[in-house]
Amino acid sequence: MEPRRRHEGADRLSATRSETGRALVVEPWLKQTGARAGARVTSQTRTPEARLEEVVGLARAIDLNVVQSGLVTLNNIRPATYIGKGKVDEIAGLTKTLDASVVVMDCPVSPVQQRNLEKAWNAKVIDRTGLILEIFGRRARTREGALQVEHAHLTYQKSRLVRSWTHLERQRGGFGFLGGPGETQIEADRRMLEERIARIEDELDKVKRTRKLHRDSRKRVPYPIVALVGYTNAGKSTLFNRMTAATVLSADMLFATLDPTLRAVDLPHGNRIILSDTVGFISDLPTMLVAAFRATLEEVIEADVILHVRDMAHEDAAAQSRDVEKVLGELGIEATDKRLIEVWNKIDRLDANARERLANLVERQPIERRPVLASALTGEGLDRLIAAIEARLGESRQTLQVSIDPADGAGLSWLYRHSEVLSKDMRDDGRLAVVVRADADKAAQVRAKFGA
Ligand SMILES: Nc1nc2c(ncn2[C@@H]2O[C@H](COP(=O)(O)OP(=O)(O)O)[C@@H](O)[C@H]2O)c(=O)[nH]1
Ligand SMILES: [Mg+2]
Repeated sequence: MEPRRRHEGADRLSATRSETGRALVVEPWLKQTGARAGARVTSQTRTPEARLEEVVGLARAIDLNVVQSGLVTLNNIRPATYIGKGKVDEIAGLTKTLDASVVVMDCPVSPVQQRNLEKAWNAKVIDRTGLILEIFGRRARTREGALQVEHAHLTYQKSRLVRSWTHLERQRGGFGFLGGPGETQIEADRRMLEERIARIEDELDKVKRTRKLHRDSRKRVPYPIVALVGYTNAGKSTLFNRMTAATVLSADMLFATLDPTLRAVDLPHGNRIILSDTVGFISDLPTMLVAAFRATLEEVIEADVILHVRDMAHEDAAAQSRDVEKVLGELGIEATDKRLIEVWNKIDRLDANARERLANLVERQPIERRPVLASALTGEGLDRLIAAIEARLGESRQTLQVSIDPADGAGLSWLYRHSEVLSKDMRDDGRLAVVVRADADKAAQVRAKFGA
């Protein structure tokens, strides 16, 4: 395996995380077809280097400490070990000297191959689907999201049981990295998986029926939500960290502690927002995982502003953007949606010509749809981005003043729950003047209730 240079900036990020293990990442590449084995052929046949970079990013997303990554070219797939014996031995040496406990294989690994490789390397082996499932599982924030991920996980396990219907397989259920049912017989495993899948499907039906109710209750957060979407490695988390560092972290501990991907911050002109880092898009997402991915992204529907973060230095930037727009469209968010702001990220990696070309493109867009050129790494363009967010919020949020009876505790608490309370003053006439801010819907409710 040829060692690769470390990814820029990644160490700084990973140093602050709790890491679960030292890992090697292997990108197998079939020479004959020039495509990753098992991958469906896409319009944009991506280079092995781009694929490797993506999968390293995915491994980091579950806090693996990637100590080495590299391409392994092969002429054909070996049924027993996927890659050839020479490579298996070479990687065995690496896991030992680098003290790696996990090897990520960016390909579909059968249960037989997995067991053989784990034995040869004395390390856990996780394949592409397993890795993605782990990421989704960690990031599912809604009940539906969690159920969809579990459904995909069980379906994946079941497909592996059926495909490898051999006596050898009796020893192994589930897949190593994530744990599984253990040493049960395949028949029993399969029945159990089927039962669990059926139960989850029932529950999913129920959750979908009550989805509307859930949405309404989540909408109770009185602050606008700014969601970051985009491809994996586009720079969402880097931007998330930059923005929370560049603004005042709100004292609202609820969001500081509950979930590391949600944070409340105060923007320079007084808007308190909740920044939400979402799970990233992944190229060639296994079909089995599509529903789970959508469900983890559902929260974006609720967002007041959606930042579509794009890696403008990426060779597939245009195709990636089309993928993102397609899925957002399926969630009911059209490309012309007023809440969308495109962040053209990583401009520090572009030469002067490429930058100028982008700057010209940006200039030609109408203000309300103008992308923001930025670098989450250097911080360039962050001020423009924050201004753009504030402008969008200014359009959708209204400030109103209401006057209520100071004894009306229920009324006041309603205001706190449904709007952002900016100030409260006792007036000379003994009534309480409350200034609140809310989106158009809530503002209308405030007016109807309190006659602002
Ligand atoms: N050069 C450069 N690298 C960046 C920039 N933003 C992010 N990165 C790097 O791109 C990689 C992926 O970033 P990350 O924020 O984890 O992407 P995410 O998957 O979208 O959350 C990391 O190595 C970052 O350091 C940028 O503006 N410029
Ligand atoms: Mg991220």
